[in-house]
Amino acid sequence: MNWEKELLPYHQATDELKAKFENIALQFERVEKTTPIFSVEARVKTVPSIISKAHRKKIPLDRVFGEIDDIAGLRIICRFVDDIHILTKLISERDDMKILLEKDFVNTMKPSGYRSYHFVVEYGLNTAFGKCSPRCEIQIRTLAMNFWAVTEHSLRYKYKGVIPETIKSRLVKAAEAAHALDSEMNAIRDDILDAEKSAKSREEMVRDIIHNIQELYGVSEMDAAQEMYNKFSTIWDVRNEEDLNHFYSDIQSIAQVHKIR
Ligand code: 0O2
Repeated sequence: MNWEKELLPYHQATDELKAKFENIALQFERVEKTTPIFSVEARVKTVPSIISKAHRKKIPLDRVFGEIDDIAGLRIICRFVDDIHILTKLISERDDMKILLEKDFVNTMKPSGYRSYHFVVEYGLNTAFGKCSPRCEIQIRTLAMNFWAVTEHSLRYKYKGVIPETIKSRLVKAAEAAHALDSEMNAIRDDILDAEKSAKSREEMVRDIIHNIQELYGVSEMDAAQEMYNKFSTIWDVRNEEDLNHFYSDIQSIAQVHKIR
């Protein structure tokens, strides 16, 4: 079997899907100033890992591409559990990928303690050698779920798949703690997002103010620029939100008079 050629569509699928979800993140960020996608990771299983999974599941090598769902894998990390729901809805409404399988380990934790939302999708491609539709597993999980899963995964390697019972039960307890953290963060989600949005708009305001002061210097309004700079320094030192808002609208008006921007 020419593994390299067989795996090409899986590489293309993960590259394209990663780019698509990163764009979705960017679009959310631009319009809503926040995004349900914290990060996107993509990988194609290595040949030894495909062979070992085939061996474990008793799949003949000539059937691996038809029977192993996660040769191409995408992992979308979110901050809040509600973000997972936003993304599952978004994925189910898309017409560029066909959902073949959906597993909700977010609401129904695996006995190991594992939590994540899985989709297996079929993704249509045009490659250098024609059209094809490889399957890709999309895992969606929070940062807390990911921390748990990555840690547990490395323990599986350390113990060669046989984790001692005491560690297993500690992992289940750790999963419950991660779940409690996710629930609490989700409950205060709106407050956290509001605080982040206002911190961001403050940052934008300060950037605009500095730009306008620089432009005033640029149009040779030295006295006005110096006066604005002094006022801004005082407000900045005192850190009063209301004063900053007033100063922002003042400097916008002055910028308009001098036809800045
Ligand atoms: P890797 O090395 O991450 O790629 P199953 O039929 O249930 O035995 P299957 O068909 O692989 O397993 O489906 P499932 O259960 O949906 O698992 C798919 C992937 O989810 C796994 O791929 C893991 O990445 C992840 N996963 C599932 N259960 C666990 C778990 O208990 N702990 C951790 N850390 N990850 C899990 P692979 O190929 O098993 O592993």
